[in-house]
Amino acid sequence: MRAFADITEALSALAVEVPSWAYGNSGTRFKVFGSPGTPRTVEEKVADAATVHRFTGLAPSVALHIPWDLVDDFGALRRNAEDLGVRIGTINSNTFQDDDYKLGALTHTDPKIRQKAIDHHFECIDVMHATGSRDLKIWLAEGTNYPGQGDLRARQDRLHEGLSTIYDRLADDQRLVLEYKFFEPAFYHTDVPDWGTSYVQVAALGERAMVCLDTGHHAPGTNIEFIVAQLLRLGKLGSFDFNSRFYADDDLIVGAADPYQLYRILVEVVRGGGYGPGSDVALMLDQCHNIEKKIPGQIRSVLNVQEMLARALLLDREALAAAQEEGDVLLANEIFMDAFYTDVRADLAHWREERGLPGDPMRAYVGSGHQERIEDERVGGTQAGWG
Ligand code: LRH
Ligand code: MN
Ligand code: MN
Repeated sequence: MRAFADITEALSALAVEVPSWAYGNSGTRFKVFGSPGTPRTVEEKVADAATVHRFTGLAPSVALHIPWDLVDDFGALRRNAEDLGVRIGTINSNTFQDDDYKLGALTHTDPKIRQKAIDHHFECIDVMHATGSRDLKIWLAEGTNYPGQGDLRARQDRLHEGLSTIYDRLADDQRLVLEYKFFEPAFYHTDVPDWGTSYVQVAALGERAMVCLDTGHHAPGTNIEFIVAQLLRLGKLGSFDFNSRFYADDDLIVGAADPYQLYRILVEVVRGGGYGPGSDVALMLDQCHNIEKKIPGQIRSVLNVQEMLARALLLDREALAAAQEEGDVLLANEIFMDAFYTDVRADLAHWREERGLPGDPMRAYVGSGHQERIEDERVGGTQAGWG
């Protein structure tokens, strides 16, 4: 195994983008629990993201969701974020909460509805210009509930047409990332259900169109690290939405349900050049904190990514390659597991302290009184949008 001293440099490249909606109240379709201290404005969500960055040094940007995060002056929001030490990151479109989109948005049979969905994406691109964002992330809730309800193939054609129109509107330094999900809210078929469909659609657009992999969007048992390897090999992995799940799209804290899976994914990210200088894979979180406090929930999340990344970087790749070449199955597996079983927490605490950060960001946050302060100050926080 490599020594921790060998990876300290590489660790510095970690930047995890946090989602604005993680700071809002959220829940299931059964109940949304309100929690004290929840942001009342977009500015307060950005401030919470900046707090996570201040305590961890790991979260320099925050993703917005439109229209959840609509403000009058995005230039001012950008300046406000920068004053707090963070950037506005990915802009997420939303075509899943409007009655007009009940039977589809970009895939709808009615050209007027399709145009409305395209116009929404144009509005998101305007936001990107004002905020300096690079990525437009598109997740579509489109699909059908009953066999025969829609023409599966014609819907793909309409999807291509809509995505092309949106893609053509982007500036040369902007990207489109298309997120897939195997089911929900549609239950019979989904128009972008898997990485293959997302790949086919973005490959038809051009170089700046990429796939977004949300770790909660696969059938149970799917080998996600294989998808990571394949997309990196094809040069089409644009971004991650990290979270963890036990059952469906649970949006729990990344690394909470299955830290070993997160390790395996990050091993492939590092292996495939998806991490560090020269890589433009965006590592985002897409999570909700339904019952736990939100800022510490996000702090825990970015720390989990850092811990598993450290273990992935510790993997002795040369020794592993040699064992693989030799066909030594058990040795190869042992080398792979050795790095996973390494407890890096004390080394990481030291690493943080050397960089002027709290060694234990969770305890530092709890001890800072910040949570009590925002709970006193903020009354009547907003819902994350799912409501
Ligand atoms: C859909 C999704 C997508 C949305 C977000 C709120 O399940 O993962 O990324 O934008 O949740
Ligand atoms: Mn997602
Ligand atoms: Mn999701």
